[in-house]
Amino acid sequence: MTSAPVMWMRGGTSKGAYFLAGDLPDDTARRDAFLLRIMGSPDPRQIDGMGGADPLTSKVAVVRKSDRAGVDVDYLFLQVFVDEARVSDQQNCGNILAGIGPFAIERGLVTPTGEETRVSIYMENTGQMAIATVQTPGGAVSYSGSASIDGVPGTHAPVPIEFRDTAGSSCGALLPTGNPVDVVEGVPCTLIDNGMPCVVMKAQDVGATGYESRDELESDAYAEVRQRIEEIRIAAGPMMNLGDVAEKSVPKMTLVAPPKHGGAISARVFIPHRAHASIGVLGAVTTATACLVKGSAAADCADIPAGNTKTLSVEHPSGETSCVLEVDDAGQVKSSALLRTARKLMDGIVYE
Ligand code: NQM
Repeated sequence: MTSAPVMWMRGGTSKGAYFLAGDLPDDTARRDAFLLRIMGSPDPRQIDGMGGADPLTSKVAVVRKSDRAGVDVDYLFLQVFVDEARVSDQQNCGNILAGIGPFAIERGLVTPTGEETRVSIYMENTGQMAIATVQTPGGAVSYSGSASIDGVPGTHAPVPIEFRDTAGSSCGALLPTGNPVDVVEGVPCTLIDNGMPCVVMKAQDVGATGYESRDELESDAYAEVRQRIEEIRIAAGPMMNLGDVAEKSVPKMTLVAPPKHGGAISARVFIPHRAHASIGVLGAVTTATACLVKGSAAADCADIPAGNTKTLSVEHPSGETSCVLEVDDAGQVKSSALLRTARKLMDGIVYE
């Protein structure tokens, strides 16, 4: 293969290549070699490819019509590493997910149903479902509108996304060790997975504040903090049923502190080595869920609203991400939802 049809899209606060599964090689090694070439990896600048020299802009979605009952499309997420020759299917991505509904309609996999079209999406990485609502006035996808999300300039058409049963997506259980807190490398951590495996710890316990900018977290002044966090990550991997995580992009390392801007919690996330410019979608859902776990590393610095439908605003370096969590009377999270936007950037052929 020397080329393939592709749509480049922004999904939420990420950006990447969207392919129909049939347009990529079936053989995984061949597929990954192609994806590395088109992104320009491995190279910290990705100068010989389309990637944006950032894990948040070096992402791929592979989409196919689903054979599953009641499901429109299957979505496989692939993280193309920037400075390593590696492609990983070991995590999901709720931001790239925001472009899946529009892409599926654009490519004719889903027929618009009116002003809005609900697209049911099976997330192959974790075997779970999401429902995205896409604006389709006049039978075509509309990307323009008045919705805004922090981390993306301007306003766009809203793409609300709902998740159900995301607990234990990759770790087998919401709390894979069964404990609200485990001491890992001397630091009290909540090992949790409500759609994204995360290690949640108090920022102050690893020498941070939880209010830093992305640049600060990536500066030389934070080299020791990053080293400490990586040691915790490597130790936490097997405890979370993730095995050896040395070469994986999970778990995400989440530093929390009390909210400063009226939200529920302040979070700074390493994904896992670069600091996130904002926060991942399922990372935010998992962090918000950690706030509701009694005795967790997040619970005593969180400000939790009352009621069974709780909107938890997770403050991050670019603003905030609001997660709407439905909890039952026992306080267990049953479903979550949040707002994203997406944008079609180009549709054409990409060459290896
Ligand atoms: O947590 C980045 C992103 C993500 C993942 C990452 C995401 C999610 O912002 O669902 O969206 O954590 O690697 O795209």
